[in-house]
Amino acid sequence: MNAKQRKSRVQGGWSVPNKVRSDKDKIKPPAVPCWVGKNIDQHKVEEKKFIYEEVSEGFHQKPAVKVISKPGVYDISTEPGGNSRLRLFPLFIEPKVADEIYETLFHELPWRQQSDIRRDGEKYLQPRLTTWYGDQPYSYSGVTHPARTDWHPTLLRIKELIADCTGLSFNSMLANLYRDGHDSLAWHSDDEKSLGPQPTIASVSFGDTRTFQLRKKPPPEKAGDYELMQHVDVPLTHGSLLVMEGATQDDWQHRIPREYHDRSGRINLTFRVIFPE
Ligand SMILES: O=C(O)CCC(=O)C(=O)O
Repeated sequence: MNAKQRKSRVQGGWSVPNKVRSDKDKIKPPAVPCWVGKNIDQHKVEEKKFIYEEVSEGFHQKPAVKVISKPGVYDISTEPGGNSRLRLFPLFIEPKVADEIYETLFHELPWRQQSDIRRDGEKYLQPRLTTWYGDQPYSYSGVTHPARTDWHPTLLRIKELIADCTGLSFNSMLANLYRDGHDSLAWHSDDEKSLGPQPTIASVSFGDTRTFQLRKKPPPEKAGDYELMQHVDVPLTHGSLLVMEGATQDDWQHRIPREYHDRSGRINLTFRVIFPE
């Protein structure tokens, strides 16, 4: 790795330059290694010194997680393929109306627990319930939701509210019901061919707050090492709207992680445009 690559890997997109540390903060190897004279010959001591330098050279810092919770437009990355943009409207639907919508959708949508196919080919029940509305069927991870055109009136109302607020119109929607904190959604991108290039997705949430996490996809030379890439957390609150645009699905993955403390139910609706395949 050359000096330039090392610098960009350590600094990441949002990191601030490290504080200049005083000499006493710098960790230095002891002038005389403590094992000298303890049955280890000088040749081995030289080897150890070399290893020490390699460790400090190869140390990489994980960038701090950026948290987005205020209303606004956020370009979370800029790449030759375009900007990855999030737009957050935390109070898109006022809490009292959002309460009613949660109850209606919880009781009246045709929720089902589907089976995903894992990479090893095994089938497992998704840790959440889902339902799909759209003129076309929608397939991902071995699951196919058949087309369903009998839109629930509450969904149509929300779709109109999104169009009024953002100017965006959609022809389909995938809904997720997280029954409690144990329900989750694994890392993925909404990049199926049927969604077209650089899809715009509008995500509306009701019920308990869950953290929507994003992580930047590593470039090929980083060989799938997500640990050192930028991470963004967006707490999605009752009645919030999050719009993902531009290169977000090309350059980032997202998930809803399992929680290790109590959470009550949450419904998430992701409005999309789907094209015939
Ligand atoms: O529940 C959420 O907020 C995320 C939903 C999602 O990522 C998806 O349906 O693809």
